[in-house]
Amino acid sequence: MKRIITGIQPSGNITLGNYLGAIKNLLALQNEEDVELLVFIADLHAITVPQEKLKLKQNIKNLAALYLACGLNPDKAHLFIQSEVPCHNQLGWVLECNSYIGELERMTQFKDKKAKQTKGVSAGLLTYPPLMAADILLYDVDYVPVGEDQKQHLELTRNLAERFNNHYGDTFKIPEPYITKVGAKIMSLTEPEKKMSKSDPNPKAYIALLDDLNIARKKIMSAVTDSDGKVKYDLENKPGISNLLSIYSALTEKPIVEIEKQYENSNYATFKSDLANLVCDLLAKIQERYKYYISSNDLDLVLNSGRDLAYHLASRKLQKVYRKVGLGRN
Ligand code: ATP
Ligand code: LTN
Repeated sequence: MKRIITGIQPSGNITLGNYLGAIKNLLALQNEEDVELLVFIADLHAITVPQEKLKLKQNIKNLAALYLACGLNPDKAHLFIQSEVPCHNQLGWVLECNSYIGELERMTQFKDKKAKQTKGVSAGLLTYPPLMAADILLYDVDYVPVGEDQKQHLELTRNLAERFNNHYGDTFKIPEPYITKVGAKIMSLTEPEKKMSKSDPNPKAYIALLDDLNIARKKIMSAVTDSDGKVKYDLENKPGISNLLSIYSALTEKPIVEIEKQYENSNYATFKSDLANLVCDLLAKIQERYKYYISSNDLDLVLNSGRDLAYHLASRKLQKVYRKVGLGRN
């Protein structure tokens, strides 16, 4: 049995990038035999940058309902909320004490977010990766499906696990990344050099899974392209069109060369309009199921059972860690 874990932050509207880069992979994984999936909402990670209380609460619930709406099957995947399993913070602290400031300062996401932050930069933004390492190492997981952007954090997780094992004796399983190729990184629709991000202040930069369909269509139609007019994949010179091709390919599972051929004699408007149809079909399906879950008691039942199972697993590992480090009396 292979155990797989993944987390997603409730830090905004879940985007098509999150869906194609993370959620879709999970859906494929849950149907594989001999796979146990743990999926959690990383609300502790979300507060590394300022959050509004009511909005955060709403985002957490929306995200849980969205996972189910996207097709996550609670019989196959355990869905829980990070802050409801306090072992995450507890192991996070121990790992923080085994991390070096220098290695945390080198994390690309820290540097990016720090640069974007206009007011104070929280210490949590810096110590975010050891908390992420705790999320993973508590559960002896085999694989972590992450987008390109999280590879560095996973590498740090592996380093921290090895460092801890060397120092205190074998404790943690070393996790492997699980990265898919096409659609692994979806870029912003307005600035295609940047990744599509749900916390982007400009809503035109992303397609949210809960976007009104007309708005989603408009966002695709007005996505930044170039003046060359050819539907061709060229990351360097045509990042906008290349990104739209990646989205098209991820949605249809057609290779990019095939799509280029299909649109050889078409203009951008035709290509974009077809892409908008594909995106809207997906969004419509998800939104219908979302409406059911967000107002159903099923959501709480799923989250309760996920939390209980996660706590059961995590508390055992935490006890072992405390014992090895010499904390407390036992
Ligand atoms: P934030 O803007 O709050 O940093 P985000 O949209 O970047 O959020 P995360 O919560 O950091 O999303 O990531 C959730 C999952 O979605 C991760 O597995 C991440 O790798 C993946 N992901 C995020 N953005 C993209 C993207 N643009 N393309 C592909 N995958 C993505
Ligand atoms: N850092 C991740 C979210 C995250 C995560 C994790 C992903 C927190 N803990 C553990 C996988 C495993 C992000 O921002 N995408």
